[in-house]
Amino acid sequence: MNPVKTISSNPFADQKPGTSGLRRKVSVFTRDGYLENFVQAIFRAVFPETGGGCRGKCLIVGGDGRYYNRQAIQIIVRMAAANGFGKLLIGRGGLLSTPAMSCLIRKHSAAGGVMLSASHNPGGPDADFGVKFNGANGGPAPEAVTDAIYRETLAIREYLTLESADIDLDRPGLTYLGGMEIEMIDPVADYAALLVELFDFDKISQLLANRRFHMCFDAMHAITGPYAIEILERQLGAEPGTVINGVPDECFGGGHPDPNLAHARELVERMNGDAPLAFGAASDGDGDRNLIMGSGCYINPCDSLAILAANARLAPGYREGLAGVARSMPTSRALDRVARNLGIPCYETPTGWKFFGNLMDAGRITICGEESFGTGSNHVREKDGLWAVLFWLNIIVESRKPARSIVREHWLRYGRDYFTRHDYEELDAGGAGEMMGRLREGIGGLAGRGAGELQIAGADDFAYTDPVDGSHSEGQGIRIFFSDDSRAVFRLSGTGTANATLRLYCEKHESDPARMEFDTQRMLARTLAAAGEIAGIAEFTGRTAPDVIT
Ligand code: VG1
Ligand code: CO
Repeated sequence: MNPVKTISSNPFADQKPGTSGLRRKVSVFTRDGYLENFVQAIFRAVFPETGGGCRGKCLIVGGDGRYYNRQAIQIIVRMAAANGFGKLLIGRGGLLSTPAMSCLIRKHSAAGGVMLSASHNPGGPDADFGVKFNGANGGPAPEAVTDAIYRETLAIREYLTLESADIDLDRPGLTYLGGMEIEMIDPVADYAALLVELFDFDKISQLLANRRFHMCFDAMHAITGPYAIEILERQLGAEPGTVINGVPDECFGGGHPDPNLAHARELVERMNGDAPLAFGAASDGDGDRNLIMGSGCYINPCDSLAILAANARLAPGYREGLAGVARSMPTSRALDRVARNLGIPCYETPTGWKFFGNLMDAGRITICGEESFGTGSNHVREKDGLWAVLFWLNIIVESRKPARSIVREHWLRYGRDYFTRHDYEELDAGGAGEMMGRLREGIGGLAGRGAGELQIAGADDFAYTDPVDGSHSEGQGIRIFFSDDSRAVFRLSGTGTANATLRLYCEKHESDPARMEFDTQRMLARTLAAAGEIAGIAEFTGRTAPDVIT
């Protein structure tokens, strides 16, 4: 029986996917028909009738375990069966990390996957939920697909579902619904097996067996708990308790599962505690981000990306070298210096992992990353938190140096790219939009003007043409280049669920070894002040200071 639910005319005009899928408050997602409307729109856009529809195809489903994960999966299971999918693979307990989702799609040659997560946004009845679709290559749907999904959300008039009891998400093995086979699979096994191929597990276990090398991994009550316990503690032999906050919680223990110095407080305390640790790391809600810390040092994600690229050959999976690298536009140019040195291309893409997919599929890049604590490679088509942690451990063990020395030596060789991001959250959307609008309008007249203590050398609104399929994206962030070679970038977040978030990114290269250990905010003070003055941040937002500095 396939009941067809008819939707009154266009009830949900707001289902436009952002930087990473559709994110809304739980109270919005639980409105009658809201999730169903979006899921049916995905099915119609990605599996059109002209291509045989959903019939017989295999789909992966899972989520980061946040509030509403289980209920949402039951809804999607019924809809998948009613739409004619042949097979569903679901992470046991409804759990999957984003990189594991990507790994499973590729390994099982699935037609795609529906991932339930709002990533680093908090979870709970009053917090956020999200849905994103990954295609057959394992990567986030590119803009052409998310645009098509959005068009379907506006045109849709009905969705297909079944009437049936809930399936048991915790029992491994096979069940059937309608003509569809459902398999509950181990969420960790395939992913862990993939990491074994890339990194030297024997050597990393020797490092972790050395009782002078203590490390901590903070799963932040989110999805990476089961993955980190299996891989770090069980397979690599790290002492029990290395993974903290390792049980996924619907509300992430009431915190933001966002691995940065502001939110990964417990990790930071342990790193600075009485018995200092050699290495620390954390991951976000859905396991695709990473924070890396050495003893007495926080490693900026832009530096981390550049250092992984520079030392990639130390890990078995990258021994042959890199085809190329890529970074999102706001990410510092530290990576570009490494690419130049290696003689490989470095691509600059708009913010969001979906822009890396074509480059990886075409074999143009091996490693890529973003300033927002995201790093990854072509082993999957998502950023991957635990991958970055193992990569760092592999480099530490092969180079026989602590993380801090690896960073220092990198700076001495390439110079240091000071980088910071200032976030102004929950702004009035009107004021923030007006500020960006004015900046855009005035962009042509900025070059040559003075701003604070600096001169403006040039400015533009970042646009990107994909070198593989020629697709074009505009309005991806305003870049201002200053005469001291520093840079400021403005863009509005596409992942928030409440009002607007302004992100201001600043960076400046420093090659004088005597100035390499200075305070980041002080080193960037002139650029930050000039940027604030040009945009009129205080005037348009009413704020005199950012909410979060990373
Ligand atoms: C943010 C980050 C971006 C990242 C995106 C998804 O987007 O800036 O780099 O790709 O989150 O990450 P925005 O539009 O809010 O700046 V995740 O880990 O939340 O899927
Ligand atoms: Co994430």
